[in-house]
Amino acid sequence: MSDSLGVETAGGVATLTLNRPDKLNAFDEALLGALAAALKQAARDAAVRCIVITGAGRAFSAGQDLGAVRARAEGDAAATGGMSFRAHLEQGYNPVIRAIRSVEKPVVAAVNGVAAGAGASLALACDLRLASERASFIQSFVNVGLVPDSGSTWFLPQMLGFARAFELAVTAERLSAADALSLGLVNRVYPEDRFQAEVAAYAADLAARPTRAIGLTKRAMNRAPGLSLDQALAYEAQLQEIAGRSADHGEGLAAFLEKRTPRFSGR
Ligand code: T3D
Repeated sequence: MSDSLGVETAGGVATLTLNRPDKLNAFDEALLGALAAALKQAARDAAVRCIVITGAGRAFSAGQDLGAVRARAEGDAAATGGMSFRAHLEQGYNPVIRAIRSVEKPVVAAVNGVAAGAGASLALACDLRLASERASFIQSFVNVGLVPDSGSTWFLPQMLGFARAFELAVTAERLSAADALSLGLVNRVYPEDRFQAEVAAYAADLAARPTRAIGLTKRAMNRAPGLSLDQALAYEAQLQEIAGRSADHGEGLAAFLEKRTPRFSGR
């Protein structure tokens, strides 16, 4: 793993901490590669039942490291692997976004501070967003003459509708945590002094739930926007067949009938 990404697994929760605080956790090659690898590892590890992505210091992430973009433009192949914008997105960012959407475990963005550019996209790609009161969200791509990427053109219109999403993308308006909450972009906002404890409690609660059913729910909701109601009903029935054979379904059923708290194993 890289110095620019902290990885800690405890109590079923893998916490991935973007760790370039002097650059507001902007992404360079090492951080992108480490994040993709850590997500893959967390997906494979049966002991991990919830993934949290957060940032070190005062930012969540300021998106692509613009120093590296300048270096690339000036021909420093080492800075971004000598790649085109397209290749850089395809090989660097897109695998991270795909990994978040495809891992069948809940992924929480713990947005501790500013999330800008691809940093905002990363937060939007997660299943849930918990924000500190000092968090903010900026579609800052337009400020540097770029197009929203890493999924923002897909996630934002779905969450907000075209007009609001387009406005944010073309104005780079900075949304406060309270704004984001009122728009439904974040699930919860916590005071700064309680943020870490609240995130830990929220993640621990998710990790103790029936992970298999949660993963299948994610699979169904990922697919639903492309389906008709008939297709969605059929897909739900197919996934329920799988969930219905899980150990956690048996445990949930037994616990209900025995009037006790279930102890889900994630299987
Ligand atoms: O091929 C490809 O990779 C294309 C992919 C593009 C994806 C993208 O993400 S494009 C968008 C890139 N991100 C941005 O445009 C955001 C740039 N940053 C900002 O607008 C501001 O820094 C913030 C609004 C995020 C925060 O503002 P503020 O006033 O709180 O902090 P600051 O003073 O601007 O920044 C603090 C330091 O972080 C500063 O360094 P210094 O002066 O203390 O040495 C600043 O240069 C550095 N920093 C902030 N963002 C980036 C960065 N360094 C490199 N890259 C950054 N993105």
